[in-house]
Amino acid sequence: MEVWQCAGPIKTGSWDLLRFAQGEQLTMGHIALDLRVEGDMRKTSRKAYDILQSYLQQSPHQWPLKIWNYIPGINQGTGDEELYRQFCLGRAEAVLIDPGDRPPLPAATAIGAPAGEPALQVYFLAAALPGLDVENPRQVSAWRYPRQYGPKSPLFSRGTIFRLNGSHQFLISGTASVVGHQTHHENQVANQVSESLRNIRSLLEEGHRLMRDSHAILDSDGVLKVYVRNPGDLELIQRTLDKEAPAEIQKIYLQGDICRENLLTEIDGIVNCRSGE
Ligand code: 3EB
Repeated sequence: MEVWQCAGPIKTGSWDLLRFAQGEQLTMGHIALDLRVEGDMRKTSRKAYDILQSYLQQSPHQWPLKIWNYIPGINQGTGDEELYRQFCLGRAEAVLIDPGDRPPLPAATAIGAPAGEPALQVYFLAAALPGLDVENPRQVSAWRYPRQYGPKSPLFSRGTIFRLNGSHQFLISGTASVVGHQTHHENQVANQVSESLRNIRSLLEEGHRLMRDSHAILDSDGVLKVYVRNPGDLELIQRTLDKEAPAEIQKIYLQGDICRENLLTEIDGIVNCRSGE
C-alpha cells in the first residue's frame, strides 16, 4: 500500500477509466484496463497512457512525478513480442513527447503481475510542477537504450526530485543490476542486489551534484521497495541488503517479475533530502 499525505480538502473522482484523489499539492491516480477487453498489451498500454495524458492535460497537477506499472506476464513472449517490450511500444505510441528534446520525464517502476491477472495497472503521482530529473552516470538513460532491448525505448527518468511542504523528496525509479545498458551478474542474485544498490547510491550522488545544497539520505523516513523474482531468493537478498544498506531505512520486500528475463531483483524507493553538507 502506498500512502501519500498532503493538505486537504481531498477531491476524489473518476475521469474516463481513470480514478484519482486530488489534494492541494498532489494527485494520486490509478488506471486498470482489462487486457482481454482491449485486445493485446500494446493496445492496452497505448490506451492507458492516452487516458493518463488526456487526464493530466486538464488537471491542475499536469506533471507526473512517478508512475508504477504492473504488467501481467511481463516476460511472456519472445524477442520483440515480449510483453514488456509491447508495453513500451504502446506507451511510446501514446506519449506525445520526444525524449530527445529532454522534456521532464517521470520516474517509473515496471514490474510483473501474475500472468493470470486480467488488467494492466498504472498508478501515478502528479503535481503542478515537474520534478527535477536525475539520470545515473553509471547507466545509459533508459530512453536511449539501443534497439536490442525492443522497438521503442522505455520512457522514464532514473529519478525525480520534487518539493513537498518545504522539503525535497527523491523518487527513485526501479533500479536493477544494469550498468551502461547491459545486465550485470546474470544468475547471481546477491551481486545483482549489490549492483542495484551501487546504482542507487550513484543516482543519489548525482542528485546532490545537481542540487548542491540538498542531499538524499537513507534514513528511517525513507523506504526501499525490493522486488524479488524468485521467492526462494528472498533470504539471500535480505541478508545482502542488511549488510550493505543502512539499517535505519525501511525495506519492503515484494514478489514480482522484472522487465528483463535475466534480472532477478530490482529496487525502487523514496527518500528525503536534507539541506547542508
Ligand atoms: C531498467 O533499468 C529496469 O519501463 O517504466 C525500471 C523502471 C525498468 C521503469 C519502465 C523499466 C521501467 O531498464 C527496468
